[in-house]
Amino acid sequence: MSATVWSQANFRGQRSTLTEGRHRLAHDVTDLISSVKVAEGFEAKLYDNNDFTGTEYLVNQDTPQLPDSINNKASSIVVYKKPVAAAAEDSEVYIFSAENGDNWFYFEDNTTDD
Ligand SMILES: [Ca+2]
Repeated sequence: MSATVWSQANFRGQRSTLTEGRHRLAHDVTDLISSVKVAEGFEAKLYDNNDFTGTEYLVNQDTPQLPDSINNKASSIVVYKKPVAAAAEDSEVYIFSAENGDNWFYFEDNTTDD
C-alpha cells in the first residue's frame, strides 16, 4: 500500500490503507484523519472537500499529527509517486564541446536603463 491513514494522532485509532490513485472518503471515513504515513517514493495530497478541492495539504513524509488546517477535515486524498528530479543521476549526459561543433551562443542583455 502506498499510504496509510489513521483516525488519531501518532498512528493510532482506526487505520486504512490507500493504493496509488484518487480516493474520495465516504461518510464513515471523512473528516477524521489525523495522522498519515506514505510509502518510500510516494506522496499524498489531502483535500478538505470530497472532490479534490478546498484546503490541501501535502504529505511527503510520515506525519504523526496533521496541522489544524487539515486535521479531522480530509475528505479526499490523492496518492502518487513522487516526481523524479529532471536532472536525475542516471539520465543521459550530453557533452558540450566546440570540438563537436557546438557553438557558444549569447543572450542579449535587455536590462538597459530607459
Ligand atoms: Ca472535509
